[in-house]
Amino acid sequence: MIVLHGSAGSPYVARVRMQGYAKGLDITLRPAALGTPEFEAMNPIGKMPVLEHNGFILPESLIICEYLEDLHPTPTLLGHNPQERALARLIPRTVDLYCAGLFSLLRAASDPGYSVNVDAERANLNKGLNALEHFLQPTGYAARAELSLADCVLVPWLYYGNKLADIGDDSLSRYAKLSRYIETVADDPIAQRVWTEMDEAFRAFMTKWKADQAAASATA
Ligand SMILES: N[C@@H](CCC(=O)N[C@@H](CS)C(=O)NCC(=O)O)C(=O)O
Repeated sequence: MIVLHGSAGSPYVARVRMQGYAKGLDITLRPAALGTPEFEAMNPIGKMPVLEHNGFILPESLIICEYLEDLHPTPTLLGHNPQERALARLIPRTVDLYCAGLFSLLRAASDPGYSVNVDAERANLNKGLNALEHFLQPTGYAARAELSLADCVLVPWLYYGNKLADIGDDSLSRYAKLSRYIETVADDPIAQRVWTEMDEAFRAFMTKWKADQAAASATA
């Protein structure tokens, strides 16, 4: 049995679920009890997702994805030759290392209590997006003609990336390959499923967060 501890709204959780859908794996999602001793015992870093597979515990989403590829190599989401496999790994690494500032920018726009250097985050994100644009394939999916692990990472990131437009930031539309890619994946049923799940979870999270904020300011 494969259990994934995490929330559907997390892009790091969603990439593993998307991989599971693409490979036809049965993955049970279980809420992550972040901050509890039980969760820290599974992952001392304290972040979701954590995978549990027949007693084996594994944190870090990209390592989890690689583990699932090793367990279930067919159909491959890495690729059929070294170049495809390298690109399927390069795009996730670019997203994680250079495009994660997106989350700080979105949070800064909605949470007045969150302090971040917006200009620095924006500059870093632009650098990451330039790299992403460079590595993206001009046709087909992100790293090859078919869906790959690169899409499993990029599609959940785009759920939040598409929200940049809501805060008056047209960054994504300035990239031709990324814009073409967004149109392509919008028609993909697996991407649609992941975005729908993320949207439900995100809306529920925001409703609760706003209620908590209102309650806190009423008692202040
Ligand atoms: N490098 C980690 C990042 C995971 C991550 O940042 N997860 C967030 C949720 S989106 C989290 O658990 N945050 C809780 C916290 O930082 O306390 C991975 O790829 O799994």
